[in-house]
Amino acid sequence: MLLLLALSPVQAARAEDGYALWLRYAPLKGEALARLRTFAPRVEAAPGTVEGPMLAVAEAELKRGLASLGAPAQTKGAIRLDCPRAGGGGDGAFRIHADGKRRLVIAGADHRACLYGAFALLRELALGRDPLAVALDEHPAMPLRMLDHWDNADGSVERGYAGRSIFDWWRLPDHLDRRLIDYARANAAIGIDAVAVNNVNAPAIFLEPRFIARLKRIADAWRPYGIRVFLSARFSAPRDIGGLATADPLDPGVRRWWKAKADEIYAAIPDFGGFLVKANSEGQPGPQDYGRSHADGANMLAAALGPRGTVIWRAFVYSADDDSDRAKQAYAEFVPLDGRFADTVIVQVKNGPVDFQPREPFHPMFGAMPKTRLMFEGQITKEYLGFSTHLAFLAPLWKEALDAGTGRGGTVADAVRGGGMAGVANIGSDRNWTGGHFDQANWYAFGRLAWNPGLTSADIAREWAAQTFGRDAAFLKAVVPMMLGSRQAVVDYMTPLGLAHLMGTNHHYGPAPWVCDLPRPEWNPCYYHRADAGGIGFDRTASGSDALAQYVPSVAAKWRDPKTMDEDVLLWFHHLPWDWRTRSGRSLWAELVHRYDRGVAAVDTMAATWDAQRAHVDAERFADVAGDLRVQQREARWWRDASVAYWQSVNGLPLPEGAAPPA
Ligand code: GCW
Repeated sequence: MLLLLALSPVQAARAEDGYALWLRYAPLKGEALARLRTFAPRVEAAPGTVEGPMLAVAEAELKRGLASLGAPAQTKGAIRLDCPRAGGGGDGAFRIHADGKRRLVIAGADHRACLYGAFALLRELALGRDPLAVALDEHPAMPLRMLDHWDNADGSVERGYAGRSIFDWWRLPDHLDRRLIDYARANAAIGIDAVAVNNVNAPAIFLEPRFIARLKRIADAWRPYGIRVFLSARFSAPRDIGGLATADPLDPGVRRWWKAKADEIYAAIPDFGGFLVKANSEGQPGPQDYGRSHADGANMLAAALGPRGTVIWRAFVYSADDDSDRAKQAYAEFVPLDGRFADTVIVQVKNGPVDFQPREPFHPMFGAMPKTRLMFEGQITKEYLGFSTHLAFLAPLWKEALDAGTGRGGTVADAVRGGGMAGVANIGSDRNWTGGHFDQANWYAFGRLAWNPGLTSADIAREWAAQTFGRDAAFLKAVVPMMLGSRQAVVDYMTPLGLAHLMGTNHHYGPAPWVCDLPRPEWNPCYYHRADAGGIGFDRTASGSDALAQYVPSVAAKWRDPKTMDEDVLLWFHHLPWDWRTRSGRSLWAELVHRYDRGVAAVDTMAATWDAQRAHVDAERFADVAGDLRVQQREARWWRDASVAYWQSVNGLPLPEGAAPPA
């Protein structure tokens, strides 16, 4: 008896451990339930429909979701799937409309359309919408909506904060974990259609036959969910595992090796997506090792894949022998190559010019390579934003970049419409997939934005919170604004006013602005803040590194004058004296401290907001989030107090009047 009592809390935790993600389909109540009961649909294929595994998934998901939402067993109405062509070769555009009083139709060119339409309809229903009033006409904004896993062969995950990798390479291909199916379901529900399964810091082992067999098992399992697999490929593989003396991309033997490797992969996986490559960055091999360009390297791989697949070539080049401003490297290396990449090459550009900081201006490469397909790379895993412990909803971060006008006739989102968006996954084998429950929202938001970058952060937060936690209006009214302000809170207590990269070197968790003695200049936080007795900030104007000149004049003009510019990126572009007058009327020093305090206060408010939601959330997830928020409250103070104390040691200034005393 005692033993049973002791076990029961653990068992209870299983019910609400967050495993179901946004596919909970919690039973509807009240009017929404009554409407679903009146509609009482069965799921049917339009007459003459060709069967296929993807359509079967659409049907099964609809049935499962409807039952879970509370649809009755006896049927009066119908949801008709009208997607004539089998397979998922189309882009997945779908329409949903009522056809008469009792029938709802999901229509599109092929089974992929019905797959996405089914999940879209379930989302609408889960939000409590009247089924017969659902009218959608959607198509994806870009072809590749991708997750990049930085998962290693040994099961560890680079920058992963949610447990071990979900890929169990030891048991594959014989055993396929059920989790990989739920993963595919969750992705299909938000339109993700491509996954790179291994870290961009890639060993060549993933290209060996034994790994290709394992990858095939995964590809077969994910195909009905519309997901194509990609591999991160090590550029030196012909030498590492091919027995060749060189990996020079212009060497005929090397080219033959890659072609044969591609053929071998396609024989196993006919719809293999292609290669993702990190070359000549942070010590990874690449074409420059042989005096060749990024275009030479990428085009060689593109020739090996042919029209069957895509080469995604990363622009994150961080070289050990370039001592200019690190923010300038990618643009400097890639923009001169515009027009030299093959059509099946996509260059993948991080949202900002340095490295996934809590805030950066958008990357100047967006819009600057009109003859090259570009992809947007965001980091879903929160390497620089408090790992999976601090709550930070990242849709506003990505939207800031996506919505930015490049000054070259469109936004950043427009610049990647021919390529896509890739998010560095935050997924691991934790019961709730992502470590923090609210980190699920970042996975969700990334997929939704890749499908439609025009969605607002507020819409995405509302959808996610309603599906994941509950539809109660009072809950959403409190939690959605909490999510929307959370990333700015992190910016404020970590890197206010455009500061960046002040985290501890290597691990990137916690403050270390004082570190200045590491051998490479840009390994040191002091390289980024440049604080001294006279002032603080990185001069990227013409008097400094002139990184500003990588933006078109109309954009650069917005950031040139520290008096009129958006102060959120002030110290990214300017080095200013501590007594500089900011727009608030406060001195730069007082404004900086004000923002640290504001960040700490915002986290306190978040914790109080969450505390008031006890009645709306299951006890387990409520307690998990509350616990993480306590950590965040403590660590926001750590960030503020350590940073302010360090700045004081440099500028000798007292705490501004009204500043909160250290915790
Ligand atoms: O953000 C940095 C990370 C590295 C990562 C690199 C990259 C995969 O600190 O861990 O390596 O970026 O994007 O290649």
